[in-house]
Amino acid sequence: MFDTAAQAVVDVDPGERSSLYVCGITPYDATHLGHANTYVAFDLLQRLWRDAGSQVNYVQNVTDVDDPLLERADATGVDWRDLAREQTELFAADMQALRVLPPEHFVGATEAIDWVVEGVVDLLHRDLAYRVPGTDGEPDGDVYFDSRAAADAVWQLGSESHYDESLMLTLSAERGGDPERLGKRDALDPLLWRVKRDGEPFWDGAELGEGRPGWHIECAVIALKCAGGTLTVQGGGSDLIFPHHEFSAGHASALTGEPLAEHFVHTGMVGLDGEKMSKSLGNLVLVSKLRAQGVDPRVIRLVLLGRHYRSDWFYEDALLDQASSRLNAWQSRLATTDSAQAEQVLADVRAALANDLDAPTALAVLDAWAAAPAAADASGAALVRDTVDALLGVNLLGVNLD
Ligand code: 5CA
Ligand code: ZN
Repeated sequence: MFDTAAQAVVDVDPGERSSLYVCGITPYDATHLGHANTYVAFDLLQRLWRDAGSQVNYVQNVTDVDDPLLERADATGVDWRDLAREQTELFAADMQALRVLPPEHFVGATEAIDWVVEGVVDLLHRDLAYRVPGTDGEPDGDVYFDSRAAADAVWQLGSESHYDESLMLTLSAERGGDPERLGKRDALDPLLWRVKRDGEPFWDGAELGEGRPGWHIECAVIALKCAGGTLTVQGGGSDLIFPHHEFSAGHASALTGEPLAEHFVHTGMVGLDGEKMSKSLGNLVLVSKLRAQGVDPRVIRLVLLGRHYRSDWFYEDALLDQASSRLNAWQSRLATTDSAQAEQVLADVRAALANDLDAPTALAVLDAWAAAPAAADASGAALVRDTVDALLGVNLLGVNLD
């Protein structure tokens, strides 16, 4: 797979036991096709690892307290906890409909506060974090990560993203950082603990004082606690390369002396009408809306599998019709498939996925099989059905083969 930190396609060996951490949703709006694309991509990875006999420990967080969630709750007059709960439930239902295998550990930021506090206190005691005095009406005591002090052989600023400083500054400002905040040792240093403000939720932070966690430390501690060691893969969309994954990796290695992950894998961005699909822009195609319109979730999944996970692409409705024809062609071909054809399909689909999760090639293998001359018997039908089901997560219903 392409590893962002290595900047190359590298061998990823899951071994007998592997661990996968994929950054979860911030639950203030429903799952859109961009989210779904990211989770379906890592679902393929989990399926491939399982097929190879690896026991996969899949961990995912839910950022169930954060600025955008609190702002949306305020703007719509709902309790932020209710908003987070409703949207997390809808997300789980969407993922189930898309046949994304659920994580082993699915952990909310609000469930991980003790782990965050323990980690931030440790970093403070080792001078890898510092308190910022209040200025511009902000209270005293927000805790920041000292990126320079934490740099060592395992992690330095840029070792995951390889971005230059000016790009880092731009992205930090766009993606939840605060490079303009006065009193920081380095403009890029990220927040670890935000002390209590009026009207904001807060938790007991022991010696940190009451407050709430920063974003990157949340994923770092959930990954460390639930995986128990270096992850095989840390994943998410390419919008998380910097600052989120850079600093999650920095926090984790500062806490343990070990790398957060062996590999960092990022999915491309799905867009609509010329822009990245995002909750803040509002240009969304929601999985739940498509389902409510009667679109078969298998068709949605096939649309997503039709693009390589690393490419950026734009959604359009015509893709649904193409995926639907594909599904029909596969289904009607099952009954005239012999075992030699089926063995070949299995081998070719496995090979495509093993090559940097090349789902479009896997779909082309099946298209070619569906277009090939019919066999005299159906001895291979069950194997093709199981291949498509287990490796691609698409259940070719409607044909009883048992
Ligand atoms: N809660 C954080 C991660 S800790 C977060 O980024 N939440 S999110 O709801 O904004 O995104 C959830 C996942 O979907 C992330 O992995 C993100 O990278 C991915 N994602 C968001 N928008 C898109 C998009 N347009 N295309 C592809 N993936 C996307
Ligand atoms: Zn994350």
